[in-house]
Amino acid sequence: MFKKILIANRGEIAIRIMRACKDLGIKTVAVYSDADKNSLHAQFADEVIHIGAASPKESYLNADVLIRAALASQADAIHPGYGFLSESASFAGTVASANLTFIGPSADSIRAMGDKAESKIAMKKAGVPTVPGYEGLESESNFKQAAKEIGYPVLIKASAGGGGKGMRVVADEAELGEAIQGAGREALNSFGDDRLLIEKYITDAHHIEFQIFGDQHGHLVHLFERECSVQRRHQKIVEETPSPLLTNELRQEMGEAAVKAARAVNYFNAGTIEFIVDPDTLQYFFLEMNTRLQVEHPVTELTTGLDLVQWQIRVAAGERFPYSQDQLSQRGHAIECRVYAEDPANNFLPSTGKLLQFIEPRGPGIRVDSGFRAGDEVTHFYDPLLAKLIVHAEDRATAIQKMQAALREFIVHGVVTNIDFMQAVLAHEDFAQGKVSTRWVESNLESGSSLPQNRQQAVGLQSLIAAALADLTIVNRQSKIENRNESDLYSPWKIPSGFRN
Ligand code: MV4
Repeated sequence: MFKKILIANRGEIAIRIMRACKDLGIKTVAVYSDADKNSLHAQFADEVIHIGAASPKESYLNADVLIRAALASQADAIHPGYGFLSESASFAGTVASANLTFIGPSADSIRAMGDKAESKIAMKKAGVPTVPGYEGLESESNFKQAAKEIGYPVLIKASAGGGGKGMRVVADEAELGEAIQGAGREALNSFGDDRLLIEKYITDAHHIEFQIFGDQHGHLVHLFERECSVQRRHQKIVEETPSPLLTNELRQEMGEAAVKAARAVNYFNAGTIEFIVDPDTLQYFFLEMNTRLQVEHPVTELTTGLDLVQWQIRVAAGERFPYSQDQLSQRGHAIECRVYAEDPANNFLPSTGKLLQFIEPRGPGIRVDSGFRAGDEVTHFYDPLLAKLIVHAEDRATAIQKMQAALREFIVHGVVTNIDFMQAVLAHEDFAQGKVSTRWVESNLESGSSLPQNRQQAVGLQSLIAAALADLTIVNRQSKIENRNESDLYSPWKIPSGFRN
């Protein structure tokens, strides 16, 4: 087993990974940029190394600096978290060349799933359902012919793309030429590669992904699904498991397809197979594979009882994953809400500033993964995710209610958050019925008028003043805990001249 791991990331996920390391008795090395000098993730580590300026290119995306930091600290392995270099095949390769272990899949697996067109071809060959369509078309007339065959609406996607970049929905033949031009241009700008593919557009689909997990001895299982349809502009807001759309039969069938997909690229470590599901026909199609730990992994952890990050580390060290598919099951229902520092009333623009107050909910069945505490600064350099609030309960209705209570208990002052917006989602009849597709937020909650007005307007002036004063004094009263990683400093067993001597 590794003795020391460098975490090439920041914020809540860096802390999440360090917790797993500590549980396994592994030392942790955090890296930090200029903007993260006083961050919680840096304080949480056994050792810290400064890696550069605030801009990600100069720090968390700088492969050379990260590898030098790992070697200097004598770490055995690097955990990339999500985002940043987590899906860079070249980084995974460079880590291995430096005689360090990349805690993730092989560079070959990352590469094989990195290209939409190539991965789609590989999936078809493996017998995994993909959306009807074509790759490798060149001329506009070929696209026209293909669209006619598939039937409108069609979707043009960038082969090199992901996450919705270079995508165009085309309703009829009149729009096709311009969509091809536009998507091609965008793909060239974003990925330096203007290859496009064409597919049948599945309207009002659900986005359902399967967690898969494999070891380096060829054992692969799925850990059930996550329903991720509540999102806007490709940013997920609420995730849950089980999906209200799936029957047990469909769950099992899709799980088997997910394992087949992962097996086709000799996958090991944690990974996610994304599907879109047509809610009318319940047909499902492979979209892409994410070759990393995902933001929403906690809902899977709470319902399966597995610590995915610990298992990532253990299989990277060569251990076997000990559970067969039959031994795995889900208990209850889990929901995650992503608390963002952003303003729903102002086109969801990121909101920056000092966290004057930051009180996380707690209690049975409540988990908060966050990278902030009161007094911290939320800057524009990084993703505005403040915290992930995850609840676990016996059934979906109870979990929704628990989430609503927990969101009410979550107090954030100093920046604007999407907490009230998420309350509007959870309180909606469509959500209660599990009838939410990927277009739902945009068509039901985007108009600012349907949003609940800021709750503070209903609060009396006196309470406001009292809250503001309390906030200010609380922040100033915070002591700096420099010795967080020491075991109990005040233990009587440690006092040299104490009663023990
Ligand atoms: C689709 C689709 C409908 N039909 N493909 C969006 C990002 C990329 N992962 C693929 N995406 C989609 N592909 C076909 N043939 C709808 C989406 C889509 C989507 C998928 C997952 C999560 C959110 C989404 C939001 C809008 C569109």
